[in-house]
Amino acid sequence: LWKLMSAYLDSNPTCIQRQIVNHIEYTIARSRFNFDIFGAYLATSYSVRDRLIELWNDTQQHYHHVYAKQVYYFSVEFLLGRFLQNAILNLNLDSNYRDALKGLGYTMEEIYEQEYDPALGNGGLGRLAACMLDSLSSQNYPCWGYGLRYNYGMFKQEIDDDGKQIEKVDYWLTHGAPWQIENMLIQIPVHFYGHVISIENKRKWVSELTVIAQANDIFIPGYGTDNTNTLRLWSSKPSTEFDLGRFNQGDYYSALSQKQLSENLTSVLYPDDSTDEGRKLRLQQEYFLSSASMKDIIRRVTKSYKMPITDVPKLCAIQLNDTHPAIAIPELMRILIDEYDVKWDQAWDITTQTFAYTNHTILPEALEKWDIEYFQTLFPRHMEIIFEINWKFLEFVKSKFPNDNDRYSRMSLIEEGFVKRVRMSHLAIVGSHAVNGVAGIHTKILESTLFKDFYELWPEKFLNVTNGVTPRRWLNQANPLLAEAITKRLGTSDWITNLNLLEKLRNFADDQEFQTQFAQIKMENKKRLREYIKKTMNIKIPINALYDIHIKRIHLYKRQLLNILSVIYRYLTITKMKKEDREKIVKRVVIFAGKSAPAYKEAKAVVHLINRVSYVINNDPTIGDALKVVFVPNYGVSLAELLIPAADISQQVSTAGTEASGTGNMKFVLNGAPILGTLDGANIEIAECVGKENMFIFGMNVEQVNKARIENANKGTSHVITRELKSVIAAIKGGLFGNYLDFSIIIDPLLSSDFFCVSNDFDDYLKTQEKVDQTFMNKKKWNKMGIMNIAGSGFFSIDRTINEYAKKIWSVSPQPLPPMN
Ligand code: 26R
Repeated sequence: LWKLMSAYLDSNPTCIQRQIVNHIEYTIARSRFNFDIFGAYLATSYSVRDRLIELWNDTQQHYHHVYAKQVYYFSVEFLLGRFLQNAILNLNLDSNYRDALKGLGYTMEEIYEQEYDPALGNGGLGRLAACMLDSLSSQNYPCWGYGLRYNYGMFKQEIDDDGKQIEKVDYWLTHGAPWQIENMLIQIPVHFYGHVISIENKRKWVSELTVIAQANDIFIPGYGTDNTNTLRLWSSKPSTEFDLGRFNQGDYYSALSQKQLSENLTSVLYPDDSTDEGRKLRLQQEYFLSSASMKDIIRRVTKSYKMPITDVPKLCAIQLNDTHPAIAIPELMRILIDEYDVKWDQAWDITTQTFAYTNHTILPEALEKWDIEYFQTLFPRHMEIIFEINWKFLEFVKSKFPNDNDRYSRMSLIEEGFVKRVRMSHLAIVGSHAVNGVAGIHTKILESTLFKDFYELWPEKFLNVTNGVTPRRWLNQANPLLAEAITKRLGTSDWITNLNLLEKLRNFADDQEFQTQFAQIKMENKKRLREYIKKTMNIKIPINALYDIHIKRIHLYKRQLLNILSVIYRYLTITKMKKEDREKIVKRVVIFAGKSAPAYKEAKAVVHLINRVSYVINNDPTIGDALKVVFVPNYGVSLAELLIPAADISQQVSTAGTEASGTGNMKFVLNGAPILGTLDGANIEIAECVGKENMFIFGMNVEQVNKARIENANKGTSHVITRELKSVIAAIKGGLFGNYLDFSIIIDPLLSSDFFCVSNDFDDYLKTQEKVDQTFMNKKKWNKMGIMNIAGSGFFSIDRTINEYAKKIWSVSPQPLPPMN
């Protein structure tokens, strides 16, 4: 009856209005006769949240009732993007809310625009976590996301007058956070420092600092289902008890300042760079997340489900999103052994059956290693447990590979050397029953190089699960015109939850009418983007140009440098052309967006160079509309939703063997923008699905890169630089874009070791760019390519990804709420 009643309320615009107005008055305490648009947005959000709370309660009760095995996704980043539109679309409330808000004098779009996009992640890894939650809910899998509720998200990026990146703090909570519910019943103590004592043959950790983990819950709706799961984000609070030992009795102020430190624990998200600054706090954050989540899970198993702790692997599958939460492994061991008296061997079985680990990068600077001394100080008992794990593990390796000392030191959880360090990836592999890479080529590289020794020991532990993206946000929400056109062509909107249905679009790839429609939609999306660029940056870009988009974190391996160097080459070529020839070429708008880590000098120089090139080209009257370069500041999820549907081409040009998978590449394909890219990461699988003829592939493959790197290093300054690249470097050196010293840090290496092989791939890149222009002139061919991209994108649905994890790693099945009776 209750459900029938809420269904009635949902479908009635005056009821929705009433709920909104009630929230205006009783939740945000404004007058119902006098509220602004931000108030309307907040109240709308609260009214949607009310529905989520109902669904969430039903869902949790159901899971409990059937003793469902649950997935626990541990991640230091969840890059959710804006929430309201996604919730309304998932709950199928769009038209009702549209009507209700219209009655109050607002459009849906302007309400959506009010929401601040929280940036609680760096990039790919964080956004993948968010796509996974959407899929887990949409497919009715019982799950929890566990993460951290940072006060400061990723910095806000501004570009100064000189073209350099400036970082501004992002105190996102001041913009209101209607989606989080601070659950005061869930406060979990997490301990730090101290020492270990022995009592009655048992080890016991006596800690010196306790910090409270406060649960902040966000309810994750699924598309077209009532199942609603939880993302639980921990924030730190000082505990009210004064810890013994660390402070002199009566030393009130020093004790207080220690308390204040604990409040800062979840203050800030760390950028993905390798600088040491502030990294110590990061290890504390990682433990804070791992320990609080582990204790919360054990409470659920033993207190809520009332099951023995030995049932943890039957009821829980914990996925580690990279090694960041890998300290959860010794934490579970500690709880089992020290607090529940489980024997080592059984505790180890429970632990390894519970955990699985996903690797997301092979870049050596991103592999976590922690100094033993620091580790020991913070977590003395965990250090003991890690030594014990390591000792037993190495004994096992010795039995399998006798007399192989090199192997033992390569595989040890402890890196020997001047400072000894804990290798978090080794801990994660040894403590898990499954280890996966995120694209075919990436997993192969893990097996054949980075984790070769482990693969030889346990080949059955390794598997590939290629990433995916959610079609809900990345097509249905971001590109409503295209979504509608697809639904019309297929005669169903089922593709939203069954993306393989897009295959049928192949039948319409040559259809004149569908091609025209596809082109028109692209045009509309380009207009939307053009307006944004005009409004926010005051740059005028032509509409009848090829929109070439390169958006992702700025990193040397992602080679935004290769792109901007080719833009300079294009510019130099155009300036040399006769006026009448200039008018014949394909107009290009080259768009970049992305953040550089604050301390990553080379990446910052790349941002600087792009902006200087953009100033020079955009202000050169002889160029006119033939070429425009735009660096859109402050890239994030919301900007991606605007940019991706407007792309004619996407750039995925990392040096082969460096990009684990990429997920931006998939979003462009889904929106009908072919890839200009290398045979790297998931590009390779995309080529298999959409066909090489529907992409622009260039450059060396991994084997060639490996050879070229050695040659580059050996030849040093004498390795081959083409005439074209020489002319570009000469222009930069000549000061065309300002002081060369600003860019020498990224340009000089091109003439010596050139680790990312920009010089090696430059020639093929230029030729392929030429091919892009040629193809763009043939409208029929171009539109067909776009449609073939959409049609081939089904495999890259996150739903396929999740089903693979569920089957091959988690052994969980969907638990849909029973239909209403
Ligand atoms: C430890 C710290 C220095 C750190 C390094 C790197 C923290 C975070 C990162 C981010 C990495 C792990 C990341 O985002 N990797 C990306 O994961 C995506 C999802 O699997 C891939 O698509 C993408 O190729 C990969 O770079």
